[in-house]
Amino acid sequence: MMSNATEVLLSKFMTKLLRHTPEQYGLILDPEDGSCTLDDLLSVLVKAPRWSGVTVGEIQHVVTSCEKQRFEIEGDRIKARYGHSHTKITYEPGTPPPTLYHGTHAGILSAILEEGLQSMGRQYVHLSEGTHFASLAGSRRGKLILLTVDTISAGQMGVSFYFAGNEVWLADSIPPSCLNVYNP
Ligand code: HQG
Repeated sequence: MMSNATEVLLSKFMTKLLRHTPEQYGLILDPEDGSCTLDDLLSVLVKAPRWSGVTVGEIQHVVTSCEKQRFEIEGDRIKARYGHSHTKITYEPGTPPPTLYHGTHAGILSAILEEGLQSMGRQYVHLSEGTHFASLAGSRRGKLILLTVDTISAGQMGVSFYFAGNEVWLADSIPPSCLNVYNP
């Protein structure tokens, strides 16, 4: 059984492989959904000295125990559900609830209210149906600010929304007029 700290380290490495720099490790992800087989992931992981003894069971445990449900296993394949910075993953457009949330921090609030939400270093802007996921995201870098996104206005302005599973929605960008600071 892995310790929590080891699990976090493995999760971080899996994030790197499945979201950011797979090619650096010789891992080939499906260009459509960003998935690979568990076997392929395992064979890349075990080449790193730190993870030479890792098992599929331990990978599965990282996937199921993650509060944010970062990864998804379907059959013999695994993928990161969101967060990618490498080649653009395709999602089906969908209709989100009228309000979604984005968590950010106080230092960049004025820039966001002026320019809207941009995807910055990732492929998409990350939004959520509830405040919990957004709060986890926004409290990573400073004083948490929660924004509401009016998805109906955004839709009327041509924004498409994509469901990434487990309450997470993605969009290319959100115009400033669709944003409000959330004060519960
Ligand atoms: C901000 C993590 C200036 C945006 C998290 C955010 C999430 C702007 C930062 C997931 C801006 C980008 C995604 C603008 C947006 N001017 N700053 N116009 N528009 N920003 O990490 O949403 O643990 O790429 O507010 O918890 O923070 O990795 O996006 O602060 O769930 O699974 O630019 O990744 O999940 O930062 O995080 P990020 P995010 P994991």
